Amino acid sequence: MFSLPDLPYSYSALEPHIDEETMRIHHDKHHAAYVENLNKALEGQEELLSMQIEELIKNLDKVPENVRTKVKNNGGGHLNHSFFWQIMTPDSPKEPKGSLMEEIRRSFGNLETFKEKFAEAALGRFGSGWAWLIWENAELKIVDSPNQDSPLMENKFPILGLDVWEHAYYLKYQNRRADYIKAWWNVVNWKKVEAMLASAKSS
Ligand code: MN3
Repeated sequence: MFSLPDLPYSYSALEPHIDEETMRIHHDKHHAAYVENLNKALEGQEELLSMQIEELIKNLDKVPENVRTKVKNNGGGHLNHSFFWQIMTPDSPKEPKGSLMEEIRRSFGNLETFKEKFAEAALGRFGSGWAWLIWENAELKIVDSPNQDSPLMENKFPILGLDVWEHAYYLKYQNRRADYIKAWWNVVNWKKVEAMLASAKSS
């Protein structure tokens, strides 16, 4: 069985950038529903239910075809949101350090250009989906995905991700996705992203 992880901070911790009510609904309703629907889709499949969510998502071909789409959508939702809560923090270090900053400079020139390109991908994602920073073939790349698709489904390693479904920002920002993206940089947990990069490099 998969279970809903607690937020690593309070619902109001990311205010004013991400508001308390959005966090409550996003975590307690949306993320909870992905977990519930994932467990329901895999009812009786003990082997699949005992996997780590990353492992399940990398092995969707082992999931029975009649529930594969449900598992992809809801398992992807569970994976992506569990990750999303981790890469945000009320104590954002403001900018990345060390190896992460070096790789950002190597791939994008500087931090500002990286942020612009990432925001372009997040704004350009039509409808619901995600923008990602991934580690692939020994370099950082920006990609985006529809629905709850994860780069892990293509064996690519996400180290940062931004939820651009309307449920992530509509209460506070309405249709202003660009304002949400701009505010979100204030809560990015760069230390966690640095740790993700280190683990991507050693995998
Ligand atoms: Mn979401």
